[in-house]
Amino acid sequence: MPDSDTQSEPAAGIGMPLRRREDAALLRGEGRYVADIDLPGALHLAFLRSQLPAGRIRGCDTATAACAPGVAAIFDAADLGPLGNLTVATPLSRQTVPPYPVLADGRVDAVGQPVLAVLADSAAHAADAVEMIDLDVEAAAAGAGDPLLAEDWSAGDAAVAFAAASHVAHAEIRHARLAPSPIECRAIAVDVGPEGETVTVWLSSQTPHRARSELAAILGIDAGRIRVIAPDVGGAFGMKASLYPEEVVAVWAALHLRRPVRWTASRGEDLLAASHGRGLTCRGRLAVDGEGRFLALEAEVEGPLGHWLTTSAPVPLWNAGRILPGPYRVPALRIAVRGHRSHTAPVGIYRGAGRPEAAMLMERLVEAAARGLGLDPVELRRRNLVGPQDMPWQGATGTRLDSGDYPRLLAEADAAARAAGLHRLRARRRAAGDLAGLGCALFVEPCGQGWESARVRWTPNGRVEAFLGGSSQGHGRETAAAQILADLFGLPAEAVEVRHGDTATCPAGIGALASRSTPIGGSALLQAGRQVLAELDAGNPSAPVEAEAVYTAAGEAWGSGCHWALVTVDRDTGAVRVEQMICLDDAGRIVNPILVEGQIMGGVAQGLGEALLERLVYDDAGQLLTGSLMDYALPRAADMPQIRAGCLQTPSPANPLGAKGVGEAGTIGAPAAIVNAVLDALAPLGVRDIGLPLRPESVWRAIRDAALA
Ligand code: SMO
Repeated sequence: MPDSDTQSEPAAGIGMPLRRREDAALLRGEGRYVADIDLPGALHLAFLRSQLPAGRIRGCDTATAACAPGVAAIFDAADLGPLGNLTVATPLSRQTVPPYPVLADGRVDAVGQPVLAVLADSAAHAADAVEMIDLDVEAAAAGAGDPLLAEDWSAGDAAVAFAAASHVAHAEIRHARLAPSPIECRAIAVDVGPEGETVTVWLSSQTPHRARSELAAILGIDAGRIRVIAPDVGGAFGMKASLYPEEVVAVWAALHLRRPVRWTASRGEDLLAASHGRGLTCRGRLAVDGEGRFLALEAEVEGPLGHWLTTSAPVPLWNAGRILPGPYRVPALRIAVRGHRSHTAPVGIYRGAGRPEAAMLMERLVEAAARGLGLDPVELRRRNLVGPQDMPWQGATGTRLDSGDYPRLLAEADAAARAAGLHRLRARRRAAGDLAGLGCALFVEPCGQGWESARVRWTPNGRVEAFLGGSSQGHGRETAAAQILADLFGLPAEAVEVRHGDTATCPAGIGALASRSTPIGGSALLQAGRQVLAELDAGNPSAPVEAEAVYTAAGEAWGSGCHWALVTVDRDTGAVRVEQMICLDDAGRIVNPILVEGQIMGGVAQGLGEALLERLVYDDAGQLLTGSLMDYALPRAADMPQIRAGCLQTPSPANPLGAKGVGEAGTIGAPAAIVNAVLDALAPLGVRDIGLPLRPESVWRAIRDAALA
């Protein structure tokens, strides 16, 4: 695998393969998650949830439950009184935001929606009491979902281009709904100050500062009364970037009762009522001329959003639309995105958040066009790439690709795939009569916009403390932050202490999402560190020196990647086996190659699940059929292929670190590469399309239908 580096020799610290300092404690079971927070005398919350996707609440009888053992209180929407709405991000030009239902008020709009909150002295007592409540709901027709979000982009004359095209490729991709599935489910623990004036909220969150300001706004109280702490977080993947109704109820109840309150979601509650990912339908047409040059792209992206919008709900639609056409030059395009309300759990960001959908559509279209033209798909890609000399590249959807060398990325990934013998292996498998295929996906990965902050404190004993505005969801922030400062101060990494995830002690931040922690948060840290260093250079201080910096990114840093997958398909069962993957990623300047490799591997695991296994299913009556991990298939270790991960490093000019995000790379490249590989394997049988995920049954049916056709 080539590991090329356009940088000069990296300084000590940045670029070194340090082992994660977080791991020893986590592996020994010494992690401290929300459920580990000791809160003597805490009341446990449980929720009575709607069993219908739509209906009018006629009444409810809580008399038996109220007298059940250990029950302290039962609350409904009327008890909570009027509450504020959640803030929803507004990247799209047309947005309608429905009310934020903390507890259902008069009507229910989805199965799993919280209707009543029960507080008891133990989780078991609370759950038992929920079972004793008689809720009377008159079922209503769920109806077609109102349009909520829309955006259109256009450039050039697509109609003329399609009329002039030598070939037009088509693709329609229905992404399954996915459950982000962090190991740790949602969890909250709330302690109340002596006079009931203040609350300390331990929250499994990737956005603790935002949770604090949202809690204040929704509850109508001063943010100064709230401290949010994100302790160890056992994964989040976008699912913990928004504040949930259950969490608002927990804080409200603690303030109201002046008692500590806690709630830990079960896996079933997360599958039912935490935000889902993907679920979009993407249709596209790509017009190509006789020389294989892309002329025009038309795309429609639409999807259900659930019965309320999470903070980042518009982001997947926005990304899926605006990132098209990825790393390619396409002179004319017409793109429309539409999102509608649905009687389901909310659909929000999940690792990749629209990036995987954009890559899947574009890379399927490219492969289909190559097949239609009889061209090698790598060659077709090569002819249409934005080149390094074109950077920064202004896209027609408002994107600005800041840097990257896509032709080199494609060429080196192709060389790596050949060096690993993937083409030879495919030929050998095919000669033996097996169905084998090879697929490629080339993609771009914008990492967050906006700002992050950090505070750095140097002490004369030679130690440095860093306070990050961003938090960690278990992805190695402490190690990366220590390296950035060790590099700057010329200290061993052990001399740097890193703190994060506490709104009382850490400066403000947006959070650990959108592949932004290193490029933006790392740059804020670098700036704060440089300020401290400048003061140290100016004098000979005998007292601690401290500086705080807010860094606002000049623009988005765009990572990119090229992933290859070699698959075999069992023709009798339809089972797909991913044998090998090659992942070459340009993450800009790399702080720690072990963290980068870990991000790619974890992302590929989730991408493989997306391509082959995972789907949340609602039946026609609005009931979730996949309510447990017995029905929702997560990938297991044995499903994983051999992965070779390598890196290009074209530094980003968008931030002082030169870093780009890589946290989502695996989920962006792997699904498209795997699907392209399976379609390559089945092309000789005449199979052109298979619905996602590529479960054995779907693949088997596609093979049979092609044989019958
Ligand atoms: S899907 Mo990510 O946590 O922005």
